[in-house]
Amino acid sequence: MLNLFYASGTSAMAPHILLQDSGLPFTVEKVNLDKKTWAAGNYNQINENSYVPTLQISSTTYLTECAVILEYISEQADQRYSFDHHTAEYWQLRSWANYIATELHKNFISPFRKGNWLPNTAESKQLVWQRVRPRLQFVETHLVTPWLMGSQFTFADPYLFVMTNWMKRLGYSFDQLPKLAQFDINMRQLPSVAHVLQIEGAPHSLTNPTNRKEDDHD
Ligand SMILES: N[C@@H](CCC(=O)N[C@@H](CS)C(=O)NCC(=O)O)C(=O)O
Repeated sequence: MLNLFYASGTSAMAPHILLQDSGLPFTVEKVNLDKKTWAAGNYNQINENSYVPTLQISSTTYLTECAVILEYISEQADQRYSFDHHTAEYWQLRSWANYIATELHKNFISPFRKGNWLPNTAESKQLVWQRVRPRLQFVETHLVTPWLMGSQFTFADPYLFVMTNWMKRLGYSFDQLPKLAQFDINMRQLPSVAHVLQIEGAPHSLTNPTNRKEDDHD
């Protein structure tokens, strides 16, 4: 049984959506990223980098790195969210997953905070926007609706949705990004996405505002 360690509203939402969509049997464990704990204790013993997502795939094996976890889930679902590995589309999909991980996801992270946290001040939000805006433009140029790669819903789509969800959360504008705006709407109409948004609820940093240092707030 696959077991996903997640925190609400984070990149872990991408594998959460894919697991939900796939119909594969899975369980979830909620992580407190502020305290680095989960139901059974110290989360650093699960992932020594103390970030989410982590996917437990056996009693002793824990996968990290969102893009890899997403492809692993797709493989478990008979490559339903991918292409034949001998096709150009497959390598294009791998490029997109890597692009989202390295050019978007990492650039959404505030350079002023310890760990991988979203910006939480006007200044850092502006700095992050300067970095991600041209990279989002690249996606806008190449996105083929309804999904990133056209009619095939792939494992990169829920990852891209995390980015558009963060755009909304951080108050970034979709002006001049109409295809990304439509993509975000399309994603929210999927039953799996609606379900996961409801299950996860408010983003982790907004759920428990007491007992934390100022820097911990998003
Ligand atoms: N390299 C990791 C980064 C994951 C990551 O940035 N996770 C964030 C949430 S989106 C996190 O857990 N941040 C808390 C921390 O670093 O303390 C991946 O690609 O999965």
